[in-house]
Amino acid sequence: MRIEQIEIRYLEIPLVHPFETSFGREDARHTVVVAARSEGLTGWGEAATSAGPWYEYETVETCWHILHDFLGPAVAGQEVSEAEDVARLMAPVRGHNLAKMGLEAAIWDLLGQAEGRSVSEMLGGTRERVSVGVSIGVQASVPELLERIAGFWSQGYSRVKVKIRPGWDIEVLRQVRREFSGVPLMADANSAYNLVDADHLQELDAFDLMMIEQPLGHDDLVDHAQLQRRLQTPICLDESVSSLAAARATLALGSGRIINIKPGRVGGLTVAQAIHGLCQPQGIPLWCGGMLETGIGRAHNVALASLPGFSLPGDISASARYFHEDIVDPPFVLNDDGTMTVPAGPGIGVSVALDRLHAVTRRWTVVESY
Ligand code: OSB
Ligand code: MG
Repeated sequence: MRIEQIEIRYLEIPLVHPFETSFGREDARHTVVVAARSEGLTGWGEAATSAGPWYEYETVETCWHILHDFLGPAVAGQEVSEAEDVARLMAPVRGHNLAKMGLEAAIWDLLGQAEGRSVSEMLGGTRERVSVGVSIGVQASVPELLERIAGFWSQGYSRVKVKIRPGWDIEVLRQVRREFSGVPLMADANSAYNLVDADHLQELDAFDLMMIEQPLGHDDLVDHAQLQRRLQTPICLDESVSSLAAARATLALGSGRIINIKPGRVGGLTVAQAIHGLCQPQGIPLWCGGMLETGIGRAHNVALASLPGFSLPGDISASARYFHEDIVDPPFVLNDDGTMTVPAGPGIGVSVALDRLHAVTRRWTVVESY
């Protein structure tokens, strides 16, 4: 297929509930959606940016710039027969993984629609339903956190993740465990600690956590390896695994025992698939992370999570957990068994509601092929 046009949209969508982590608080999503057009079809992808360069260095503006001035022109007008072609065309751009994911994902959807195959099937997915959990931000008080956990747990999520940071960690988790002794529980620090905090972090071993996610620096594999040797609780890396090479280094150094794969963080579904291919034969447990995506990014995450190596529940929650109204139809819902159904239709298997997309678009632009 010849990619005829690439459209870039900056969306702002209010969150149902603010999301607070060790790096800040978001009241609304500021995200970038990419459309790729060819032969009368439109494929959709999302570059799941945040309001500022806290989790990732990328922002709406850097994604806009890189997509409009580099990635878009590299791909527009080109013949593409598989998603790997797009990954190759984008390879000369160093970094900017969220932007790459937005464009690559749009072309996975486009190719899937043209071939009548779902993105899950194209990736090698084997599950019809994927196990999902919920990620709960820092709250104003412990009773509020307990109330939120109770609400999500009663909805049937398969596990609960709580954000932690210095001052909101040991005592908070102690109270969570007192109230919810049997809940599969984990904690995500988003790089809020240093190796000098190792004694403090050892106290987390008392709470039977499934894992502690990214306790140390976003690029510090050596310190994570040292910390892992001092903890019983498995370390799961998120921020640190920004590429296939970083995943290999993680395994070689023993920097963690579990990996959270986010296709945006690693620069696309092709790299995500390669990291899965590295980890699965070695028995490294994997799960699919999230970045508060709209239904577009969520659809790609659900497709990825259907691969056989994703053995743990992902940060993939129902549309209603994030937004009053999602921009896809049907929205994503939680099944009674704590899973989400992988759409089986062509491409991402959900349709973009253009009226709602337009209502949340702050601006848009196109890159045409000549
Ligand atoms: O660290 O996993 C993270 C959201 C934005 C950026 C980073 C993270 C998160 C989440 C939310 O934890 C996961 C989700 O529900 O999408
Ligand atoms: Mg994380």
